[in-house]
Parts: sequence; C-alpha cells; structure tokens
Amino acid sequence: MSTLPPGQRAIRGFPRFGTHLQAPPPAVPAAPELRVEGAVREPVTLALTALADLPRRELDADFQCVAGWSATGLRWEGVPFAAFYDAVVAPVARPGVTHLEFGGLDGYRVAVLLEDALADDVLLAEHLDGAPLDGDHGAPLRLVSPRQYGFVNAKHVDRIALLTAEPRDAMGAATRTAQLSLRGIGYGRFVRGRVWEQERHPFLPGFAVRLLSRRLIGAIGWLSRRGGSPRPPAGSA
Ligand SMILES: Nc1nc2c(c(=O)[nH]1)N[C@H]1C(S)=C(S)[C@@H](COP(=O)(O)O)O[C@H]1N2
Ligand SMILES: [Mo]
Repeated sequence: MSTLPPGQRAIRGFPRFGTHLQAPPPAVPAAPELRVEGAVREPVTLALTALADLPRRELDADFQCVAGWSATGLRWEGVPFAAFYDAVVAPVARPGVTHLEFGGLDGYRVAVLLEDALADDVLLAEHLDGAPLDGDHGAPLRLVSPRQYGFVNAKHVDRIALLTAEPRDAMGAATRTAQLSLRGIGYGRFVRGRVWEQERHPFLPGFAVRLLSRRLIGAIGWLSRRGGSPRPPAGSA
C-alpha cells in the first residue's frame, strides 16, 4: 500500500463526510448541468452529457480527510480537469484568473488555486470504483484532487466561478449554522489544503487540527449515520 501523508491514518471503507451531514445528499436533477461563471466574457451552461466528448481518465488514489482519516485504494473515473478547462473554460475566461470556486447542489462552495486545479491528477469524476457516483460521494459530479484535503474535493458540482484574486470568503456551506461554524473555526480564509504540506487550516498548525477533530469525530459519525451513510467512519478517531 502507498505511504500516507503526515498525520493521516487509514480507515476501512469510505464514509460520507463534510459540512452537510445533517441533511441527506441533494437530489440530482434529471438533466444535470454545469455552469461556468464569474470572470468570464460569457457564462457557459453545459449539460453533463457533453462531458462524454472530452478525454477520460481512470485514477487510483487515496482520499485524505483533514480530520486525519484516509480512505485508501479508491478508483475514480472522469474527465481530467485540465482538459475540461482547456476545452470549456479557457475560451470564455477573462485574463487574470487566479482561483476557481467550485459550488455544489447542496450549497457547499470552496475556492481552489488555479494552479492546483490544473495539476495532472485532478479530475471531474463521475464514477467511483466502477459505478456512477452515489449521493454519499458527490453525485452527479465531483472534483477529485488527491493531493489536497477532502474539503477541496467538492461534491455535487454544478457551478465553477472564475476569480481574479484570492477570495476573502473562501468556503461556504448550505445552512447558516454550518456556515457560521466554518467561520468560527477559521475556514473563511483561503487555504490551499495540500496534504503533503499539511495545509489543514488557514492559520492553525496541522497537529492542532488533528487533535480538535479527534474530539469531534464521534459526533460527526453519529450525524453521518443519521444523514444516511451506510458506512460510518468507525475506527477513524
Ligand atoms: N458539495 C459538498 N462537497 C463537499 C462537502 C460538502 O459538505 N458538500 N464536504 C467536503 C469535506 S469537508 C470533505 S472531508 C469531503 C468528504 O467527502 P466524502 O463525503 O466523499 O467522504 O467532501 C468535501 N466536499
Ligand atoms: Mo472535511
């Protein structure tokens, strides 16, 4: 098995996790679309079926949660993000794009440095382990960036906004409560979230985030089961 990044431990299975666990996964529209907006000359709305015309790739990778657990040996399949960017985004992008904000059907959003999004192992994934993505893991489309923590790996993606500066408000959740708790723990500020650099948090050191998460993980597991996951993060603390 591959070496895990610093401060991670492998767990069995792949739990549903995130800022949205009090709610079931969002409904997937009958004809899902992806909208490209922000610093563009013209917004683009693309039917997800159009992704079939782009290059495809399979990617074997581990998934690193900022709280310290890793799901190992996942196989994703989808469109390399750089290929999507070249084909769909670059033609409409205004000059000076520095960051992208990925938004999900559940109201989640997260900003990613353009350079990180264009890395060669970043996918817009539609399949996990040979099956279409399920609600737990991001149906119908998710960003997969294995060298960045889970929070960068936006699920249920339906929107990409081009930004020309680092955003002041770099992460958002669906409900006001979840949004305020993200703010409260410092995640309003932008962080690249690279796992090998342990960029777990905008200003706290990696070990502090791991200690705090260890305390929260029981509660998170409970919410996760309540939210509908068949695979709670047992053994993750
Ligand atoms: N749309 C959406 N994407 C999201 C989240 C979320 O709440 N909503 N949570 C993020 C966080 S904090 C983590 S750790 C991972 C969890 O991914 P998983 O549920 O597939 O394990 O999704 C990320 N992407
Ligand atoms: Mo997370």
